[in-house]
Amino acid sequence: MKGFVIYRKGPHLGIEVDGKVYLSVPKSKLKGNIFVGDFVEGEILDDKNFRIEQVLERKNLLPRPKVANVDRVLVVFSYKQPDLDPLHLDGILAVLEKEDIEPVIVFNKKDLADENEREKWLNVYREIGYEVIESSTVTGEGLERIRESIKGYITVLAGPSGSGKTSIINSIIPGLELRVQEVGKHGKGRHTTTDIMLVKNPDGGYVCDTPGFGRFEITEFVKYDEFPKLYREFRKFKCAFPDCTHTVEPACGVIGNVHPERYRTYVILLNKLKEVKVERFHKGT
Ligand SMILES: Nc1nc2c(ncn2[C@@H]2O[C@H](COP(=O)(O)OP(=O)(O)OP(=O)(O)O)[C@@H](O)[C@H]2O)c(=O)[nH]1
Ligand SMILES: [Mg+2]
Ligand SMILES: [Zn+2]
Repeated sequence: MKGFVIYRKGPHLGIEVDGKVYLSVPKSKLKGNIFVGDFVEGEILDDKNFRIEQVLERKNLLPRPKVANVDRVLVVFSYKQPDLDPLHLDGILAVLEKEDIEPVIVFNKKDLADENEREKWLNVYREIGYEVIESSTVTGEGLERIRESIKGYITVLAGPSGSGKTSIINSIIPGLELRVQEVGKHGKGRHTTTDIMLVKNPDGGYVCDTPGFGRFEITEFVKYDEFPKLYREFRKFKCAFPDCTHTVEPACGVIGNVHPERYRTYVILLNKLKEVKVERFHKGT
């Protein structure tokens, strides 16, 4: 019998079979290798319980939140409250590039945005070729486009705390009413739970809302040597050296040819990763 893992709550997994959800506590040898979004093979034991026998091959695994078989990631950032942080955004985009998961960038809280700033960020990311949707859960703008872009897919909403992820899901799926943060309470270190749940989208597919990461460290997910290939628009340019880091090398095609905002975050993130590499080298790990 084939099942689909739709939630994790502590040691418990929720397995959906034919629209009904069963409980499963996987055996220890399977435990660390089953994630929400996985398809599993197993048996219905009784009215409430399912025994997992094996995990079927997954097409990808989003590293945080740990969700398997993800079709879409909506990377939700607000223009204001909190301010758009391009370093955080570009870090997430690089991780998705590595995992080969196509993002849709959502710039939320358009109602609070400053016109010049809006244009600037829109241009930066649209020019690269990313799909960018502007939205506001206050005016309703952009919500229809978001609804269209997630239907039928397993979609994860990621992004900083307070950007409006839960508000967007609540506006798109009426009656769901996931809990929204009170204004002013969002911020760093509030992320308390590793529980993950996929919510059925009435338009088809599933949506996963997770609390934003106060701190997202690129160093957890990416290595220094792979990073120069993870800014997708940089790959259009030819460099003299195939392993060019686009910093000090002669005849680098990237330097001076990409958007200065993107180049700025690139250098900061690259340096962070370099520190970790040097540290590891000294520790011999
Ligand atoms: N002005 C304005 N406020 C919004 C908008 N969307 C959400 N908010 C408010 O922003 C605050 C945070 O919204 P949430 O939906 O809880 O944000 P979140 O991304 O789910 O935050 P975490 O769960 O902490 O990661 C709430 O007070 C919302 O009412 C918007 O488009 N415009
Ligand atoms: Mg939320
Ligand atoms: Zn280069």
